[in-house]
Amino acid sequence: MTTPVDDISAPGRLADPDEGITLDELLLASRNHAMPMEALRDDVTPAGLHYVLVHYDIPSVDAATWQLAVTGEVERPLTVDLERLRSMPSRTVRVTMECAGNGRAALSPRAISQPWLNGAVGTADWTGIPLRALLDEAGLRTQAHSVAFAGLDHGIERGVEQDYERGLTLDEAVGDDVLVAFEMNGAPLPPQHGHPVRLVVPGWYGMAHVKWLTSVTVLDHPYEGFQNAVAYRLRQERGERGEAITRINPRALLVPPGFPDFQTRARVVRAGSVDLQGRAWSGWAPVERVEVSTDDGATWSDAELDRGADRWAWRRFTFGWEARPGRHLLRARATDASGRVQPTEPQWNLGGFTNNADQAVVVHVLEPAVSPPEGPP
Ligand SMILES: Nc1nc2c(c(=O)[nH]1)N[C@H]1C(S)=C(S)[C@@H](COP(=O)(O)O)O[C@H]1N2
Ligand SMILES: [Mo]
Repeated sequence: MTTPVDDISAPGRLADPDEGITLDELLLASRNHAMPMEALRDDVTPAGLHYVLVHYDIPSVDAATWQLAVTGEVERPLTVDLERLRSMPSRTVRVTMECAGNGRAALSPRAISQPWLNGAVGTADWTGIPLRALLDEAGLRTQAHSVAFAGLDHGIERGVEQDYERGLTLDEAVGDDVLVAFEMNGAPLPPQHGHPVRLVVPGWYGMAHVKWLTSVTVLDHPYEGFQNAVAYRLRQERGERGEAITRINPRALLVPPGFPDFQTRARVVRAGSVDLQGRAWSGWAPVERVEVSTDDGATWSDAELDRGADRWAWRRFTFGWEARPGRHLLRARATDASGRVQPTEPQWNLGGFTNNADQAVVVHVLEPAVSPPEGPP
C-alpha cells in the first residue's frame, strides 16, 4: 500500500462553493488560536488570551545563547545578545495587533488557510529598544534602502522552502515606535509570541512583526522576499502581482453581551437596559467614530468613545441598548481619521486578507424574569 503524499508545492486553493471547513483548515485552527471575544473587555490582553499565528513550528530558542546580527549595508556590522539588548534604553508601547487574515472564513469562496472569524487580534504592552538605536549603532551606509528581518523558524510554503522573513523600507523601519521587543505585558516573551525577541511594527498587520528575530539585514534595493512579494498581497486573480498588505484597516468589535449558548455561541440577555461595550482600532489613523446598529444595519447610532491615550492601541466604546424580547442582530462599525470606514459587504480577494466587514452579533433577548408578587408572606 502506498501512502498518499501531500502536494506541498501546490498553489493556494479556494474552497468549493458549498465546501465545509476542511481537515487542513481544522489542523491550522487548532494550532493558531483566536482571542476569546470576551477578552475585548480588557485594555491589555493577558498574554495567554492574545491570538497566535505561526506559519511553521514554534522554534526552541535558548535565551542564554540567542544573538541578533545586524549586517548588510552598515559601516559596523554588530551582534548583540539579550543581556546587551536589555542594557540599552528601552521603551514600552501598547499595540493592537491583528492578523491580515482576520475575517477570512467569512469570504465566499474562501481561501483554504487559517480560517479566522473575527478573533485574530490582541493588545499587548511590548517593551524593547527602538530598532533605530541598533541601526544607528551599526551606522547605515548611504545606499541603504530597505531592511530584512529573519526569524529562526523554517518551513515550506507553496513549494518554497524558507526561513520566515519580512522586509520594510528604511523609512518604515526607522519609525519611533518600531521595537525590537523582549517583553510582553512586563514578562519575557512566551514561546509562541517570539521568545526571546520579536519585531513590533505598530499599526501594521501581524505578518510584519517577525517573531524569534535572529537577523536584521540592511539592503541597497527593495526587499522582494516571499512573504512581501508573494504571500501577503491583495489579488483578484492568480498570477497578478497584487497590492502589498501593510497597515491595519479599521474595525470595531463588541464584547459579547450577556451569556452564551454553548453550541452556537449565540448570546442571551434579559430584556431591559443593556450596557454594550467594545473596542475599535485602525493602523492608518486614530479611530474617530464608532456606530452601533441594533436592527441589523437598518439604522445606526453613535457610540460613546473613550479618550484612547495610546495611539497604537484599541479604543473602548460604550452604547446603551433598550433590549426588547426577541432575536436581534447587533452591528458595530468604526471610522478612522483618514476617512476609512468598515464596509457592510466583505471586499473579496484571493488570499482572504483584510476583510474588515462590520461584525454581526446574534442576541436572543429573554422576557424579563418574573418577580414574585409583593405582599404579606
Ligand atoms: N518568525 C515568524 N514571525 C511571525 C510569524 C511566523 O510565522 N514566524 N507569523 C506572523 C503573523 S502572520 C502574525 S499574524 C503574527 C502573530 O503574532 P502573535 O502570534 O504574537 O499574535 O506574527 C507574525 N510573525
Ligand atoms: Mo497573520
